[in-house]
Amino acid sequence: MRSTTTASLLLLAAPAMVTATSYNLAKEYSGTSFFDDWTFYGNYDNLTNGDAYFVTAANATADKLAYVDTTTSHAIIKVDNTSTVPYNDKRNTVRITSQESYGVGSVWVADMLHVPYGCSVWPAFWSQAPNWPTGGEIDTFEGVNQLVQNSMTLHTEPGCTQVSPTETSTIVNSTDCSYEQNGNQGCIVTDPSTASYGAGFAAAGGGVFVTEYASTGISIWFFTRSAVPSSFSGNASTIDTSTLGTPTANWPNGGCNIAEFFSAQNLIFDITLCGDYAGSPAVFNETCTGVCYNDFVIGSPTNYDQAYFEVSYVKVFGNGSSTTSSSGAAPTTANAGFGWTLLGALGAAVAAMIML
Ligand SMILES: *[C@@H]1O[C@H](CO)[C@@H](O)[C@H](O)[C@H]1NC(C)=O
Ligand SMILES: *[C@@H]1O[C@H](CO)[C@@H](O)[C@H](O)[C@H]1NC(C)=O
Ligand SMILES: *[C@@H]1O[C@H](CO)[C@@H](O)[C@H](O)[C@H]1NC(C)=O
Ligand SMILES: *[C@@H]1O[C@H](CO)[C@@H](O)[C@H](O)[C@H]1NC(C)=O
Ligand SMILES: *[C@@H]1O[C@H](CO)[C@@H](O)[C@H](O)[C@H]1NC(C)=O
Ligand SMILES: CC(=O)N[C@H]1CO[C@H](CO)[C@@H](O)[C@@H]1O
Ligand SMILES: CC(=O)N[C@H]1CO[C@H](CO)[C@@H](O)[C@@H]1O
Repeated sequence: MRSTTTASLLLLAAPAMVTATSYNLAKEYSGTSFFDDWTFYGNYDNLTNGDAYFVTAANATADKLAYVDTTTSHAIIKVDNTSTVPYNDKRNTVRITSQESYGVGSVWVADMLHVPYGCSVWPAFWSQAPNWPTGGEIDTFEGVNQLVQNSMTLHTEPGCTQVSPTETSTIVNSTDCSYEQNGNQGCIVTDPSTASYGAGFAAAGGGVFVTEYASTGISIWFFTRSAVPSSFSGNASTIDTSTLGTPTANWPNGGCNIAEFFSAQNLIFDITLCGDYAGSPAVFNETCTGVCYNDFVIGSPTNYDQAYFEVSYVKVFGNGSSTTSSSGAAPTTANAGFGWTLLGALGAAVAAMIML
């Protein structure tokens, strides 16, 4: 009898976990506290061979490479555009990683007014699990040089592919997400809109990126400013992804076992210069002329006046939010609450094991 009760409660809870499209606000990065819970890399770019030095938090603050604009309350993350860099040196810029990681059943929403662009510039807003490629990588926003469209990409261990997506984008560059294929370009979907990157993004007033990391699949929506759903204004404490329409990019569970290839993700903003992607001769010469390092990184800083993120907020929504009541509520709510509490406890147990 007891086990039957437990089983029926689990059955009630299970569909909510698998099919939930409504998520509660769990974390907000905005305003004067925007930079509180991130780690600054504090080392040269030894990850993608960029000609960039990712400064420490102290230097980022001192040199105003990461700060909150007092007029707009927006966070600015930028490349040094005041220093003349001598030959053989790297240029200062920023890479920050969220201290919290977010597991399956999370949605992150980033509202941005401006993203970095220009020859040699390679910015991204993305996420990864700590032991890459184990646990996967989700690139919500990425561009290089003078491209005019955002590319959205997953990188995983071998075995994850994009199959039968439901997405608005008509530009699929590659469908194998394995880091071992195609020089680790991942499974790329390009946003057809020229308001999704570069000067076009800024001219349109930026927009909002929504990334859903669900057991049913991974989806990314991009809404240019004029198309941002009204439900996003007014600081809503929930988000329902079933109201957002067809995503711009989608990788369903069918071609990629989300539970197998993805684990809790840390969010990252970074801007590097040249390096493996922006500086690769074929890519660089698509939209720029000259030599990436010699003609842009060193010398005059004016090339980097557009090399900044302006972020209104990043909000993370999730199932594990403490806003769900688990006692004293109506029966249906109590059942749902039990499910969330159970999942939260499991998450805590897993986290505890990892810490040991
Ligand atoms: C990059 O440098 C940091 C700091 O020295 C070090 O901890 C890390 O292991 C290096 N990573 C790689 C891939 O070399
Ligand atoms: C940080 O600033 C100090 C003082 O100006 C300087 O000596 C140091 O080289 C800087 N480090 C980085 C990583 O930029
Ligand atoms: C994706 O394909 C489009 C259309 O062919 C192309 O313009 C773009 O450069 C490609 N992007 C990447 C990252 O390969
Ligand atoms: C939005 O609401 C949260 C609490 O739900 C609060 O912490 C945050 O400061 C609010 N943000 C704005 C921009 O009002
Ligand atoms: C550097 O870039 C900022 C935008 O981030 C801009 O306001 C400023 O005028 C640029 N130039 C200098 C010399 O700071
Ligand atoms: C990355 C880079 O700078 N690639 C090449 C682009 O083309 C010029 C010649 O026009 C080469 O010198 C660069 O090496
Ligand atoms: C944002 C958030 O708290 N999401 C959580 C949903 O539940 C799973 C499982 O407990 C967590 O891993 C997520 O972090």
